[in-house]
Amino acid sequence: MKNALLLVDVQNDFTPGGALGVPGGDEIVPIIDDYIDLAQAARMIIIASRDWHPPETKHFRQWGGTWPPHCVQGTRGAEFRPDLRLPKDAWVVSKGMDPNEDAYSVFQATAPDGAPFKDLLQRLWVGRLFIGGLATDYCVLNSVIDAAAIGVQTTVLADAVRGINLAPGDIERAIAQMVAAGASLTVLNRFSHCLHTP
Ligand code: VGL
Repeated sequence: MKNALLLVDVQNDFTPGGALGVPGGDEIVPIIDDYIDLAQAARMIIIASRDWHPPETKHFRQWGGTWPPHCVQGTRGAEFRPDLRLPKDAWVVSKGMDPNEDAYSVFQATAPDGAPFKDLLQRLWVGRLFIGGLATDYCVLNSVIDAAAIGVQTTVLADAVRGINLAPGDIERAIAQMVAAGASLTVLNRFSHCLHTP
């Protein structure tokens, strides 16, 4: 089974100045770029998810949801951060297109050919995900929980995630929940070593 680097929602709207700017979300982009370099050197599969909403969805406050409008399909806010050095052969998966679901997990995302994320992982023989991006307490958390449920191992890139903390303590609780679900944690200077250990 193969290792994959999963970069969650590193989009303009989720970084400061964006419609739903996650505090410190911009700081992780250069760190993620360093992970990308190491992942490419290790010939890992690289997958980037994006939140990709229609203009009207129950995910947004105006239609009964929690959030201000963000990552609307085709807008600048929905684009990946310009400083994210995503390789040309990275897989891009999209989520949040259904106006009736929040889609906090990448397991609700689909590949460009419409294949569910889980099928993409199976097709690419991915058995372990190294996950960084935004936001710790939503998409990262729910993705790790869903991965654990189907036996995909997860390692959270602790220096390359940031959270929203809508309620104080959300980020800490999210980390604790992910660890309880079986996730391990790593940081950049231990990443290469970590690729070869369970
Ligand atoms: C997310 C908040 C609102 C996420 C999406 O992908 O983490 N968080 N919408």
